[in-house]
Amino acid sequence: MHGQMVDRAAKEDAPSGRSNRPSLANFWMPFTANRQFKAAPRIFTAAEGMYYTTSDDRKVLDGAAGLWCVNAGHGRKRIAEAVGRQLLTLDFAPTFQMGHPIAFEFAERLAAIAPGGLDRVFFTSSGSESVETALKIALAYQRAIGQGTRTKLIGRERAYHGVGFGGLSVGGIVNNRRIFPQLPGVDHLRHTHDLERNVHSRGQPDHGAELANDLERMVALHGAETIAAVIVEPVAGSTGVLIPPKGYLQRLRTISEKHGVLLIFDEVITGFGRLGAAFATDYFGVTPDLVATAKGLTNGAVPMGAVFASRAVHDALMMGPENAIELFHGYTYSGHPVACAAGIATLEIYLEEGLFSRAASLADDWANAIHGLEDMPHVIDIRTIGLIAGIELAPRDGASGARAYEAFVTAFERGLMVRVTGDIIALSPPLIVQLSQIDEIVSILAAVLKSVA
Ligand code: PXG
Ligand code: PLP
Repeated sequence: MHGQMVDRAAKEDAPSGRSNRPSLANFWMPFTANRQFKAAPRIFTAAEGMYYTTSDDRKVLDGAAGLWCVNAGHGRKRIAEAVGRQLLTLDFAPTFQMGHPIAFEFAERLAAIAPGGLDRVFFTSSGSESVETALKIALAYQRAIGQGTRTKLIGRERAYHGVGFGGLSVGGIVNNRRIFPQLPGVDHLRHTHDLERNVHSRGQPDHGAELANDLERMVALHGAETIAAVIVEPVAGSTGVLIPPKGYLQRLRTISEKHGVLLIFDEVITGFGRLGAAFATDYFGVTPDLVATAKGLTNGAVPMGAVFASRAVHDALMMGPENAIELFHGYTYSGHPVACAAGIATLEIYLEEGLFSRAASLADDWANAIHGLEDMPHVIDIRTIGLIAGIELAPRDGASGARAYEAFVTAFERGLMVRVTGDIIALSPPLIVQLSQIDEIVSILAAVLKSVA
């Protein structure tokens, strides 16, 4: 109904160019129930600081930093001005056998805060591209050091690594995988989610480090000489905030190193302050060989991703003849000048406003507030780390995800945007969140949980 009304309105008032009420028909929306959404759309028209404005002029508190990306909050003038200036100075220039200063400058600035000192930076335009890039660098590295039989990639159940064929193959979400062919030679560690032993965990859960031994089993099963790399999200975000058990990542590092398997951290969500440190790599004190990032890299303002590589990995690929392209990989927009401008302005905001340590100093208040919802209806688990929380609800009989979806819609109507996945509500506010806004998140969620059936 509503969708048809919008369609008609668009035709009437848009004889030439733009309309405030465009037709919803043409945009095929990603990861969306298109027909359901277009029948009852939720439209944001503006954003400032912690709040969105809706098309019916309501304020909605951003409990998700957009999609885990707007870490410095919305409407940052410094980013807007940097982007505008760059567009008028150098809108685009190729980075294939050409260069421009701002890409080198951004990489150099990133090197200063690089996760675990991995200071060689390959630019992409998204998290998915960062994952594909990291996997390909891992394969190229193994070949370059004479380990060309290492072609297998190990992922983990319940992982999200974007939607490229590599990322969905090492990923562990059945709906993203089932109708698409997978890369050959991929296997998966078990996930670490264990509500029986780790219910209501604050920070890292106590139990489950031994699950990292799955990597030993993969080595025993496939042979170390066939495995190029293992990729994990230090904290899995999209599949419902799965926090690594104490000691798990350390053990994965030890085992991977022992067997010459590269360790890749997918920090697309955890990068740029989400845990209260620049990267999860720093927060957990475990250094992988490659780190995939995106999202908070540019505060979500311009699409961009970056892969951080160790010097060992990078340098191993710089050994051939000097006139030979070392890595047959790259994107038209790798190091896009406008994205770099946004990224530099974003980094300056993070550093000058101390947003990573701000997140760290808020983490206890955040956990206290969110864990206060443990006794609310339907809640079976709450888990928190840094400025992230997962609230897991009991599923309705035979309707997995229905309750959380209703909670999501109700929260939106009451003025709060959250993310839901299955029956889990995920929260990740911008790092500028105030204590009063944490209270607002909690009180809206309390009302929501009481109201959903
Ligand atoms: N890796 C990880 C760990 C991610 O979280 C990607 C790769 C892919 O990034 P791009 O930029 O290609 O989307 C992601 C993206 C959600 C949600 O609701 C999470 C993501 C994207 C959209 C929604 O949790 N993460
Ligand atoms: N498809 C065609 C026909 C192209 O020419 C290109 C790039 O030149 C691509 C895909 C890849 O696009 P991108 O470099 O933006 O990933």
